[in-house]
Amino acid sequence: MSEQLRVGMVGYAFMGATHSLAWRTVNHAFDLPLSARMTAVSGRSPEGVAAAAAKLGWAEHTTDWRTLIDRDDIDLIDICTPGDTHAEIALAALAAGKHVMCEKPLANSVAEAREMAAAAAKAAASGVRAMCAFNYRRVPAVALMRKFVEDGRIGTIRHVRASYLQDWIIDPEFPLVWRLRKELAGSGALGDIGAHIIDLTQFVTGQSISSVSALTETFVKQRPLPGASSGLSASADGNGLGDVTVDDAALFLARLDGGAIGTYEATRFATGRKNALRVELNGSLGSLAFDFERLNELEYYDGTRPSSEQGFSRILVTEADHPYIAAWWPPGHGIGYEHTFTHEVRDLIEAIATGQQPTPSFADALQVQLVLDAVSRSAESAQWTSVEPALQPV
Ligand code: SOE
Repeated sequence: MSEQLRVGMVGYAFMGATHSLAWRTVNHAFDLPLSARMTAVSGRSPEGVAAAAAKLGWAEHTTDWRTLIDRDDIDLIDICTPGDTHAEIALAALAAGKHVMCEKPLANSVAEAREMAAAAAKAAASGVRAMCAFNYRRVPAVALMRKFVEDGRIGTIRHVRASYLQDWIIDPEFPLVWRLRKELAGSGALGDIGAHIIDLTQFVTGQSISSVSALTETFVKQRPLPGASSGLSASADGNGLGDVTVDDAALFLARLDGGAIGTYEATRFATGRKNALRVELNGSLGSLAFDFERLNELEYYDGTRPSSEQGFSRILVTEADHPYIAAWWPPGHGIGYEHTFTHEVRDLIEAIATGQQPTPSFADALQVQLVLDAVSRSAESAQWTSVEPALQPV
């Protein structure tokens, strides 16, 4: 039995479920120097967290996440909560010398993200590792996209085109859940799904967004209050409705620091689009396109081919020489959304065991937070807005 990496997870909803599957699976799929032990899960509802522990495979459960921080038999805190608690939990865990994995976006504000990135950098000196869970980086086709760019296969990138389209709240009767409340989520489609395409495009291009011009919209201004457990007081108007305080959709133009220009769209009102993430890069020598709905494939246009042979090819990214694939199935069988979470905990375990910095780091996630902030400021001012530098002038 390899040495154990004892995990405590905070939160057990959608991301708690995907992370639990990853912790359960990672040592069966990959040969790693550390073996994940699912020690305890924390959640506010005694009944809910007990049921989640049983269903998701956690040995113990608690309603107080601070007890996880205090335990000597927990090495890593996995944060799967709404964004308003990320900073408090991560700072406490890092101060206690525990590794941290934190769901995206890193925080609900730049100030919090800066504090978290500074704390992670300080803790790294003592071998403590911190990672932000931008899981789409762990799709093999996305890794191939980045490699093609690094190898110059599409030349100088001119256009970055990214969209992330969902439609789960187009019904105005959908209740005012936490993702629709600024005080809990920080922002709406922008921080939830816009953060993914910001991180993913910066990852595959190797360029950072430097300025933006943005537009946001909230189509449905009030929604029915959810059940009593939501913690929401009765709405001021007393008609059982509460104000939506985040964006339903965010669109922005971008300049990237390597010379590319970008168009970005994140919306929860693209009727019929369920989780449609698509990125296309157009370069001087060719183009690449990734579509999450066909996540085992990468489209490639090789502009250097003779004109009689030109056209987009569909690369099936299931051969064993692609990252992670050898752990799963023979060529052609494919992987899914849930595998990306197993891949990211695999890489986190590897980084902890070898003393490397896992990516995306909290510094990488701070850069995303700075772009989110610039988009919000631009939407507010209707002006082109620069992304603040990550390192503030001393
Ligand atoms: C909701 O938009 C959500 O669950 C995001 O929060 C996740 O990050 C994304 O992977 C799926 O959609």
